[in-house]
Amino acid sequence: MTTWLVTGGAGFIGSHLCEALLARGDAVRVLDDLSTGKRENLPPGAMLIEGDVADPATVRAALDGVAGCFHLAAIASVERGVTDWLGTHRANLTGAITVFDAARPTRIPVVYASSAAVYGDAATVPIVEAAERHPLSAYGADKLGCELHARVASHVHAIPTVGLRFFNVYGPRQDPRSPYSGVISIFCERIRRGAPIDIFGDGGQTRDFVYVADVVTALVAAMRLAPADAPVFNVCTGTATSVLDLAHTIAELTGTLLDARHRPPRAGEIRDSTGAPALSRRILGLADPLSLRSGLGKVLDWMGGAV
Ligand code: NAD
Ligand code: UD2
Repeated sequence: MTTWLVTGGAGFIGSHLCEALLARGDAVRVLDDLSTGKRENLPPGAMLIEGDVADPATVRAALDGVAGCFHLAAIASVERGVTDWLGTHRANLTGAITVFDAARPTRIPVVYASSAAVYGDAATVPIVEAAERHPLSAYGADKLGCELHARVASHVHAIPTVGLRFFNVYGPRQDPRSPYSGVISIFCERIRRGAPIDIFGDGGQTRDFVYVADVVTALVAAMRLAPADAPVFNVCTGTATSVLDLAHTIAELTGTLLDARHRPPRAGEIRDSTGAPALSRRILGLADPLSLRSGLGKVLDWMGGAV
């Protein structure tokens, strides 16, 4: 039986990936420190090693006998990188280097989560993979660092790596109660019960919201590549949605009146972030992504519908 290591497997995206791997009959080992992840996110059959992805001995033991590693463990928040620069750096970049280093003896493939945050404020949208990378946040800088070290892993140590630059991922199990959670989970949870939402800045900033199942499909497809040249791909839809439009769509879907308060823009906020999906669709063989309205419906269903 093929066994995979999923770091961050008790988190939002990781738990959906574990489910998909187990559903096709593979075995799954998870390395997670449960800092934002939850034991109850893990599907039955996933084996949890509770530990730190930046600890070399823990990671070496976790990698023993696996066919490949999906490296998703990170402090997945631009905001947290502002308040805890060094702490997020340790999880987000040292963690990735620890995984690459531990993969050296066996040269198992590593598919890892990068982010649209590596681009910073891109001059042209939709953003192609070859665009300049000028991250505006510690989070984005560390994700770019992951990509650079993945090149070292591939070119110097012959470890196959694929980086996936996720844009704004959403779906069931994204925790709406965390202040660091994605905007869709926060807005859905509040708007459905008529609570006010905060809009940072004028709400005209745009994002490319990609449904979690489409991200899982991309992760699994990337593991099949086993390339030698450390490629990176956008994982996105190509559709821009403003934060204000998002809020109105959720209000419409839930039949509630929108109560929005404007707040000052966030530090390091990117104005427009929409990815060009052509390369990943071609190389990873991805189908059309789920529409935002359908995905929002699934999130609202998971939350229990409008109240
Ligand atoms: P998440 O917080 O739900 O999952 C991250 C997991 O990593 C959690 O289970 C957490 O407990 C674990 N973790 C954190 N630090 C750790 C450490 N030091 N050792 C071991 N485990 C640790 O977030 P997510 O949204 O599922 O993100 C998964 C990955 O995708 C992250 O690398 C994130 O940066 C990346 N990403 C997410 C998005 C998004 O929109 N959600 C977009 C771009 C990239
Ligand atoms: C960044 C990355 C994304 C991912 C994520 C991890 C970019 C473009 N995207 O997402 O790829 O790595 O970090 O966390 O770098 N907002 C509000 N009100 C709220 C919450 C959010 O207005 O209550 C706005 C926020 O200011 C931003 C948008 O909604 O403009 C999306 O915010 P987010 O925190 O969901 O994600 P973002 O874009 O920082």
